[in-house]
Amino acid sequence: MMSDRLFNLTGKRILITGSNGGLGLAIAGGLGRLGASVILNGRDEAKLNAAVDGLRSTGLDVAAARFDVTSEAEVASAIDGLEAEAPIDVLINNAGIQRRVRLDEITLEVWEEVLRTNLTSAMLMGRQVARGMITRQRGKIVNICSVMSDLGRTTTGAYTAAKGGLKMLTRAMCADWGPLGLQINAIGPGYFATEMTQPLIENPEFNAWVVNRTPARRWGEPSDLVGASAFFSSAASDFVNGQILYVDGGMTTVL
Ligand code: GCO
Repeated sequence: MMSDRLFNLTGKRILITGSNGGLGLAIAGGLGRLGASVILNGRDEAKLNAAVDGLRSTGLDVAAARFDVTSEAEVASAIDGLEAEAPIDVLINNAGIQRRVRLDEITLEVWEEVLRTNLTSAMLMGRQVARGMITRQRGKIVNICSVMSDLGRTTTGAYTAAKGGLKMLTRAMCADWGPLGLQINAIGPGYFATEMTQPLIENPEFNAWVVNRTPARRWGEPSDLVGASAFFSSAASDFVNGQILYVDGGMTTVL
């Protein structure tokens, strides 16, 4: 069947950064169930091993790669080590943090921490992994953006700037690496129930605002991201490049 080949992830080796919990772990589990070999990443060894054990106990092919995506040296040695074992077919840049503070009160330290984790890490990871993909003239990179790649919200200035930058980094990567056989695309999640948004969910006013602001009238479930991740990781997206797909229940399309 045509669809079998298009969306087939069997044997694909997919590295997902920041995947020892939240959206990253859900994406990894979903792609693993579609046949991929997934590599989880995080900085916290115990949390990472627990995430790997959890997915392995369901029969998935999972490996762990403990390293800091904001460290140029750690990224270089981790990717060299992984590539020495076997090629990485897909990189999903999912690692990200949120710090909620108004821009007139933000410290340079907090600003740089958010930009480094949410944007610079994608450049460091993309640059390192792309080198192998360029040699093989094939490979896919998926950057996890946000509705804040296009929309602002008070107290999230650093995050918004980083996610806006990540959307355009996706296009810059497409310009440089598209002609070399790579596809680089992005996903823009809306409001999802995760550790990062827990304080917002627990705020009844904010919770109601999200539900009423979203045409789907609900928060996203992490599993809602598996479809888009599978599309951008598979042959189905071989002629799609530099695009961002909002998985937001319609939030970015209506007033
Ligand atoms: C916030 C949230 C958002 C979400 C997500 C929306 O403070 O408004 O943390 O940033 O996490 O990015 O797409």
